[in-house]
Parts: sequence; structure tokens; C-alpha cells
Amino acid sequence: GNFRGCTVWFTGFSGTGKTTISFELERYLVSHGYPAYCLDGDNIRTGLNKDLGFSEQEREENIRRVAEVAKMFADAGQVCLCSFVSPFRKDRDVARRIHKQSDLPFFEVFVDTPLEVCETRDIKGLYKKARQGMIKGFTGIDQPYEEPDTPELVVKTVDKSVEESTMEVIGLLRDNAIL
Ligand code: GGZ
Repeated sequence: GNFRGCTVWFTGFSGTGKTTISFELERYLVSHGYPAYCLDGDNIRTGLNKDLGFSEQEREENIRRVAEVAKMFADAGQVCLCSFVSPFRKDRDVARRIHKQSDLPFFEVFVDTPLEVCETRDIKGLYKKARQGMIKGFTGIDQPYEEPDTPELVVKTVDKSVEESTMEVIGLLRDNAIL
């Protein structure tokens, strides 16, 4: 067929549900015959980027490397699903540019879950540690998060199921003739 790869870039605070949505999306796509693969902190920061921390400069380098890898996945015909806090607009713009230079579709999805909700969920207990000062430079606590101005999609997760959020992204891919 005429299926082409692309990258879907999820951005938002820790605990928004980026990774959860991207795993559900991967499951949906693969079960419908579309090759898809997830990249996130758990598989990138333990390997390729294990030399990087969370300073502004290290996040910039983290995002740059991930974007280069995602570009290759997309070029190989995969739907590459990237879930990174990626708090800085300029870094996300670099990721976009890296794709556009190779003529590969890039979709920025802002997972818009309020900080209070993420902090209340606190799945990994990281917000508590950040509040106690045990983790420095935590996004939303003592480092900024710059909201996207013109993302391709905004997903609000409050009072919505993972399946509903996932279907919104599927809709985006359909609207753009990826699926
Ligand atoms: C933000 C941090 C931090 C700090 C560790 N700030 O919920 P998580 O645990 O699994 O997602 C967060 C992840 C962020 O890594 P990214 O590679 O996505 O960040 S970035 O895109 O900004 O480079 C969180 C955990 O790692 N974590 N320390 N200080 N999140």
C-alpha cells in the first residue's frame, strides 16, 4: 500500500499518561497491521542516553538524540511514538525540524493534564521527592514547562479513559491520511 512512517511526539508533565497512551496506541496500530514502536524515558534513558541527566542542556541533548532515532524509525516505515516530557519549545521544534528536513510527517501531541492532577496521582512518588528537595530540577516544581503554542493535537486526560485518549490520536492519524 502507500503507508508511510511518521513520528507522534507526546509532550507533557511527568505523570500525564503519555507513555500509557502511546503503549495503547502501539497495541492498536500493530493489531491493525501498522508497524509502530514506542520510545520513552524508560527505554532511552536506561540505554542510549544513560549519560544524560535533567539539566536544561542535558534535556536538549536527550531530545535531539531521540529525534534523530525517531526520524530513522519513521523513515523505515514505522509509526514512532515518542513520549518525553520535552518541556522546552525550542527542543521540540528541533525534533520537528529534523523530521521536516527529511520530509517525514511529525505530529506534536500535547497531553494536557493539569500539574495538580499529575502530582496527586504521583505514580512513581517523584513529585513528593521533588517537593522535599530530594530531586532537583523537576519539571513543574523547580523547572519550567513551556506549553506548545500550536500542537497538532491537545489531549485532555481528566475524566477520560485511556482508550478514549488513544482514539483521539488515531483520529489525528486518520485525518492526516497516515492510516
Ligand atoms: C522531570 C524526571 C526528572 C526531572 C526524573 N524532571 O514520570 P516519569 O518519571 O516516568 O517521566 C519523567 C522522566 C522524564 O524523562 P524525559 O526523558 O521524558 O525528560 S526530558 O524530555 O525533559 O528530557 C520522570 C523522570 O524521568 N524524571 N527526574 N528532574 N522528570
